[in-house]
Amino acid sequence: QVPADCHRLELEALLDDLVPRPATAHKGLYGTVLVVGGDYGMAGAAALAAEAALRCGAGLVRVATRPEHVAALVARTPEVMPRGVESGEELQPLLEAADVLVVGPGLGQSPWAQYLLQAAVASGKPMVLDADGLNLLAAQAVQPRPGMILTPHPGEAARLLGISTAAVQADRFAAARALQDKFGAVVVLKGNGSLVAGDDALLLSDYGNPGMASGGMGDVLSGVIGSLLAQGMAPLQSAALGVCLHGAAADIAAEEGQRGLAASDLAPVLRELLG
Ligand code: NPW
Ligand code: AMP
Ligand code: MG
Repeated sequence: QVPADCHRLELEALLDDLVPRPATAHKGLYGTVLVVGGDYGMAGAAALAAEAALRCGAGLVRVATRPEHVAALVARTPEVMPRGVESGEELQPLLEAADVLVVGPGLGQSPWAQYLLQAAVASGKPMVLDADGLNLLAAQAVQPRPGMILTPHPGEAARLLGISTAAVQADRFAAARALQDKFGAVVVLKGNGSLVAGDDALLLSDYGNPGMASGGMGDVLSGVIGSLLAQGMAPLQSAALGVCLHGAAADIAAEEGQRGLAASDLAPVLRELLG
């Protein structure tokens, strides 16, 4: 049962808010996104977030990751600028050069991950916190601060609230509100019927399909939202448009089949939808 104060999102209406690019546009107008993530075994998560940020129109996209992953990232997407970092200090210049941070895709929870996350939070920059960034927040390795957008799936939401995944799914509206309340952030509770919760808003997206139940889909979403934020959209609008775009892109890509839908199939469709 959808609560009376929950508003159903429509992609077309949200796309109308996008400002066309002037003839004189240059990349400096569209923000620099820094993706922080990609521990050993999960370089692809950071690559997917970065590629999504690029395909949604960010001016520049950088990645801070394990040094061993830099060559692979350049080979896949030369437009993205990856740097190997070993510590929070090495991350500092990248944080300073960024307008928006996307922290967590494939980050892991090692000491390396914790140093990077702590430096990112301390920078004060607007931030999308996803995946292991959320797990570290749940473990209190960092404190929440203003300017965060949290994008948990039901398992991550359960860790953040200290309840079971089943309890989150039993009342997703209450869980989204509870997360918003506890962390004071814009919250995206992902899954079938993704919810976006802000200060006075509860929004529902009907976009998306079961083909999205495959690794990397959430990593793409974090890059989409970070990209919109970097282009000057407000946090709640970035989350709302990001969720709808991501789901709608997956619906179009799934016309060729839901089974076997891959997260990287979304990037070209995102670009078409944004026009
Ligand atoms: P259960 O079992 O029901 O309690 P994890 P992860 C739940 C990176 N990746 N409905 C469910 O819990 C990420 O970025 C890298 C209900 C499930 O077992 C992270 O850094 C990839 N429950 C890291 O891996 C591709 C749901 O959550 C548990 C649910 C770990 O992230 C893959 C799994 O969540 C991945 O993105 C739903 N709709 N959705 C790469 N190519 O590099 C989730 N759950 O334990 O947080 O693990 O999401 O795989
Ligand atoms: P993650 O678990 O972080 O990889 O995120 C999965 C992404 O796929 C989220 O954006 C979910 O909303 C979406 N997703 C996964 N399964 C479904 C489903 N059955 N219906 C709609 N969206 C889904
Ligand atoms: Mg995820």
